[in-house]
Amino acid sequence: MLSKVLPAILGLGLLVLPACGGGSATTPRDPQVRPSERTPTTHEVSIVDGAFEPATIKVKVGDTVLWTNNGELPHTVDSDHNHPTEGTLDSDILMPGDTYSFTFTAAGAYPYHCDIHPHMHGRVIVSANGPPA
Ligand SMILES: [Cu+2]
Repeated sequence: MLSKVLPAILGLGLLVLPACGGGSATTPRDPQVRPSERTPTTHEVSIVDGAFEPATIKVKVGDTVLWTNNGELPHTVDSDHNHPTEGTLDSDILMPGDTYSFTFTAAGAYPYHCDIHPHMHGRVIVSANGPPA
């Protein structure tokens, strides 16, 4: 069976490869991300009633954090006041199912809370981007 399938696959490859030439789909869209750096990724934080999970998340410069309200109450994502990053994270009121995302462009610690439930705290730790591991 292999002896019949293999040539078929190779033949397909020969037909398909030339069609792929000349594509420019790899052009980086974010000018802040140099080609030598790793590909930015999106990290998810779940908002439940009473907590952010995980409460502390570590990301790299260029990465995005996506918060999803998986609770039954409205919540917000707001940078802590009286902190250098105040005003950075500033979501609208997130109803159940709503999401909020933010792309971090500078290293540092970003503590935040829920404006509606001030006892809900979270923290994003952003470290410098580097070459692929
Ligand atoms: Cu809340």
